[in-house]
Amino acid sequence: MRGNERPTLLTRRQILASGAAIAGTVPFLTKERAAAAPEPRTAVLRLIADTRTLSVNGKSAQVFGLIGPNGKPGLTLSPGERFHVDLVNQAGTSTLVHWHGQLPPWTQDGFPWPQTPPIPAGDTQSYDYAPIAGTYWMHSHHGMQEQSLMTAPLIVRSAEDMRADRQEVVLMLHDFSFKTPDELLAGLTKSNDSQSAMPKGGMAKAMNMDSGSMGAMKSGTRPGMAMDPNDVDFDAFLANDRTLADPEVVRTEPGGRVRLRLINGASSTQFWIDLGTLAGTVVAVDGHPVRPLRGSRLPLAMAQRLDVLIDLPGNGSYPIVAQVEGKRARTGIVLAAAGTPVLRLAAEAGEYAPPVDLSLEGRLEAVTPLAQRAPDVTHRVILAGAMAPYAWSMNGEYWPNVTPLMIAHGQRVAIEMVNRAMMAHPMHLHGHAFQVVAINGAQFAGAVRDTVLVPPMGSVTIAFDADNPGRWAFHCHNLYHMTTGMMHISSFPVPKDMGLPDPGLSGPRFGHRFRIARTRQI
Ligand SMILES: [Cu+2]
Repeated sequence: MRGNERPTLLTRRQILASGAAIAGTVPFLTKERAAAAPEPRTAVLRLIADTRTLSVNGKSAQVFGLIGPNGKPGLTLSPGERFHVDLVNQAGTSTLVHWHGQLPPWTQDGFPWPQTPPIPAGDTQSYDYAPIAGTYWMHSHHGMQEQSLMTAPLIVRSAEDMRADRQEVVLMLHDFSFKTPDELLAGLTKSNDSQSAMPKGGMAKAMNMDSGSMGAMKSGTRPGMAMDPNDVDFDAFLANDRTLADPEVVRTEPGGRVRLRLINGASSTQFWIDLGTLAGTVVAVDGHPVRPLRGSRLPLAMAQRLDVLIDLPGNGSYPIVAQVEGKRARTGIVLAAAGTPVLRLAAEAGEYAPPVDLSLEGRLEAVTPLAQRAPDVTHRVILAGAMAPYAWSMNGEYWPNVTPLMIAHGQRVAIEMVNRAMMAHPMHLHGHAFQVVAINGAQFAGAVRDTVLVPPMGSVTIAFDADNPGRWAFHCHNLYHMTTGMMHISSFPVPKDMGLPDPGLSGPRFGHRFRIARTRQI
């Protein structure tokens, strides 16, 4: 939405002219082409997809990682710097990384379309686009690698960030299990086989059962609580890869001024951010500036980000805590002035956290909202599913057997998402930032962002101007919901001369419900 380069789809002629057309594959920018491009040159940043060992609760665990040029997770770009990156795959298995919330051309979005297949082990792929400033993140969109922590921050600084002279603190959240994602998924879907023959009425009954008694039976849930919003029982919750028993301690200046960049990179967990005695000012959501809003307890749905300005009142020690919704479990980091004893917190809060909700969303206002305009097209999308059998759908369809939501260049597009399920769905659209324009039918001019929570039995309407041609994934960011069907497509008409299937994408190349391409488990 801000001065971004938006190349159109390559035509077959252009692909052939690039000398890189291979078996219907749209080429990424090769190093040769990038070198010839008439763009202002910036250094190529190396990002390495790799494996690494974490220590969690005193046990070691092998996970994936995305390591930048400074040896730390992820990338930080300077104001005006292009996203000019060589992604080096040293993960020992094929991978593909999505630049969550960034708006590159669709062939650089890091989604495994047939035309943009995963990067084989040992290969390097180059990316080159104009990024938008703000707090973003990156994660594998291949198999279930994201669950194994193939995730990292992607911070694009603005000129204003540099002028503000605030200490930047990135806090990335994860959920962690010693079980593999496949084992966790099998635990969720194990009832599917026995119940797949169930008639439709029986399925509805199973859903009602889940929303009450079955959910409450899970461990760690308050007795008598209506439902457990968590599908999975994790072994740990991580803040910058560490638990609250051994938190990261960020040393601050006396009376320090901090810009806290919060990222929920968890696969299936939502948090309440608790600033404790500190008062924060929310200034951006999902990288996009909002009118400043004060707060110290802030909901953060899966895949969302929050930028919070904090002026530390003194030389104290200030935990920044993230508590899991529906649980007492929490994680976090500590801000502490040099020489100050570090305040330690118990890993469990005294109270159970309520489900994450839209209490903040409904008060947010974009600094740069969409222009006033009626939608040219409105798509209504029904979100449905249940814990037993464990399967989640959009408009009754399960990925990859879906009918794309067609949009056209220049259209104002509205999408009304209606949740008919008892679980919340953090919905993410690739390729366009959208504005939240209605909650439960009540219209307002909300935040511009890329991921919004649709609460149980609630509805949220988003709007955007279709200006980034291509084929874009639109899905729930609870990765177990996504894996069992809750993914869809918003697509521009694809030019016939590209030789692509248009617009349907169903077929064996996309894997099959419950049988998404598995990656090597680590
Ligand atoms: Cu979902």
